[in-house]
Amino acid sequence: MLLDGFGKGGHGCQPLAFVGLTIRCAAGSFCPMNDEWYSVRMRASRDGRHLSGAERIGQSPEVAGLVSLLTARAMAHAGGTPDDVRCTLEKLEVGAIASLSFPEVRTWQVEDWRCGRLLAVQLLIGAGLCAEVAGFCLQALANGPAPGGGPMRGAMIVDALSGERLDSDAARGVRVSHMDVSPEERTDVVAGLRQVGLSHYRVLEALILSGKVLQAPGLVAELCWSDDPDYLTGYVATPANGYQRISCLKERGSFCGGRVFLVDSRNWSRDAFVTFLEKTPVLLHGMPLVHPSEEWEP
Ligand code: PML
Repeated sequence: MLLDGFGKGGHGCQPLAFVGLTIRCAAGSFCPMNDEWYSVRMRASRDGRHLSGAERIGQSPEVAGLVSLLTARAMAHAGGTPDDVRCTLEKLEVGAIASLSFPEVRTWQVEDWRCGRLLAVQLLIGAGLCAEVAGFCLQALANGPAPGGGPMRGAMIVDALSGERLDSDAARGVRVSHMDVSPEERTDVVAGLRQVGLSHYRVLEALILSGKVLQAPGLVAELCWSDDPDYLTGYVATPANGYQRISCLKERGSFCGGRVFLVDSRNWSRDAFVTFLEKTPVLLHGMPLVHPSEEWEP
């Protein structure tokens, strides 16, 4: 586990012992020894409205357990009992599973959502956006970017230079899928995050997703906060500065939230971008480097 100062009274990055059974192919793909690999995805809805979704990647002996885990999660969702739960199993081509690392993690403590949004704008400007485009992205998430308002099912794509929306379906957007932490490292990653106070399941899930998004061709920055009315933390992620959590980006009680992917649309292919995010299987390896949280004031 790589930690930066947490619980150690120090400030340097602390490489702790790490033992794993990962075997990597020359091309960098993950090579399982024997078993076949599957993507397991769950989506739950009620009255045709999306309630919850989650996904994992695992080897064949784990698949039944993963289906039962995800089904239990759908049935226990705080939003209510679903009337429709679908689990999809998809066999993955072993050679197609990409191996990625987690982004570095920073947490900024802010006084309220207004300060949080000022910081988000500043971080986006640091990634090369102008203030207008950064402000547009925040406003879009705050207002609900789907047609008629409300959250989208997936993420918006926005041109980082012009602010033009580039997603082809404004209600659906891009739905990032086929990603997980490598199974043999999950326990250590969960324990390491818990040790630094990041035990909420949303943190690991967002880190896995963002770890994939940051590798998408043409990605400049990602902005996110949850549509869960009680979860106020969001983040700005960039390839250069990693995953920067902002303790409050929304008012409690608001159902608006989602994700914006900002891209450099010069020499950019929407097909390649979307196909990577939606279809390419990815496993994240190693431990995230987590910095101690810091206060931020405007
Ligand atoms: C975190 O605390 O780092 C996660 C923030 C984003 C959560 C987004 C979501 O789960 O909807």
